[in-house]
Amino acid sequence: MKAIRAFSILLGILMLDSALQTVDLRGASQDASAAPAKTTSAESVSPTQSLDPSPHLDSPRTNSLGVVLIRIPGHSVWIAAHETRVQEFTAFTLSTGYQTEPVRWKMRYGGWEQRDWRQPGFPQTPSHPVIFVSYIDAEQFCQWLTRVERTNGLITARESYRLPKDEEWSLAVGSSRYPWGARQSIANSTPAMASPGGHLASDRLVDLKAFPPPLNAGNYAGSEFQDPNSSRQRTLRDYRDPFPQTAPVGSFPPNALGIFDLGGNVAEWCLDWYHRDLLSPELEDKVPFYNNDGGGRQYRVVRGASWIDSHPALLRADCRFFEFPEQRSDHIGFRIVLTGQP
Ligand SMILES: [Ca+2]
Repeated sequence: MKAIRAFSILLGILMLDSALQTVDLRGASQDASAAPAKTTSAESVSPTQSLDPSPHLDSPRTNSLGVVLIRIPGHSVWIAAHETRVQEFTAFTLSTGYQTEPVRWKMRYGGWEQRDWRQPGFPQTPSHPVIFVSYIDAEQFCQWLTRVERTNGLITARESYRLPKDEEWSLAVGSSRYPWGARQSIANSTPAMASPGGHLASDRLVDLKAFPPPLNAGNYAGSEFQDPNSSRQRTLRDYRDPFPQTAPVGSFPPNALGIFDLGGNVAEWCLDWYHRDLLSPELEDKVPFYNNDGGGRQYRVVRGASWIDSHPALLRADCRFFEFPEQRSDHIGFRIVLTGQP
């Protein structure tokens, strides 16, 4: 299956840690059969952080869906301060009747169940990031929002919404090796060491001084991690956050630009086809599986580790994931950008 193939590539990336080679971290597959829509129950956890961006930057703008947009310095690109929420995707589907295809999802204790963005297998509130959305679903969302806001005179005909380019995502996350922002100190961090159930941080692709991540670094697979669907069990040693699955957007401190959850929570679709030229020479040399780009027109770029990720190398800010554009998964969502001249 396509998904299994793509995830096999990801597992190849994890050859940094030989123990990981036997672990199916992201086993999932799709089929095209229909599944009934169902609203999920609400989770009791509330966001702990305001979505207000840093006050010292350019004034943000807020769009018709209440999405705060932050200007990327030096560019006419405004990037969403947070990942697209269930509530925004709900507005899209109610307005258009758009339906995503359900996913046939492998269960932890055997068997398969249907999953989709409204029935992801764990609680999601309207403030959680939408998941089980493909690149194509995200693209459709952007096109709809562009049409609606142009019709209502909220943006000009020269402005449009789309997914962020890989380069734009890089500018948003900044130049540090890991995405946890400038508001966190890593002075007291200690090196991660090998331990049962914990990831090794033994490769020089990993900055040992940065692990474990500081408190509130983001929604990663810490000791709280619970995977109700699959068999992913690896956790990040000496790290714990309040969220065993996805978190409401903005639950962790923003980075220096005022952008939330670039690292952790959900991984995010980007506009670009994945090709090997996106790699830093360091990663290209050390992780040969990154070179398998399917000819450069097979996979779309996915940036940012997610709630299921714990390997330190995957938490790097410059790590690119890649997926088939039709893939839907429990750890991939998206954020939007607004581009063009007013
Ligand atoms: Ca977590």
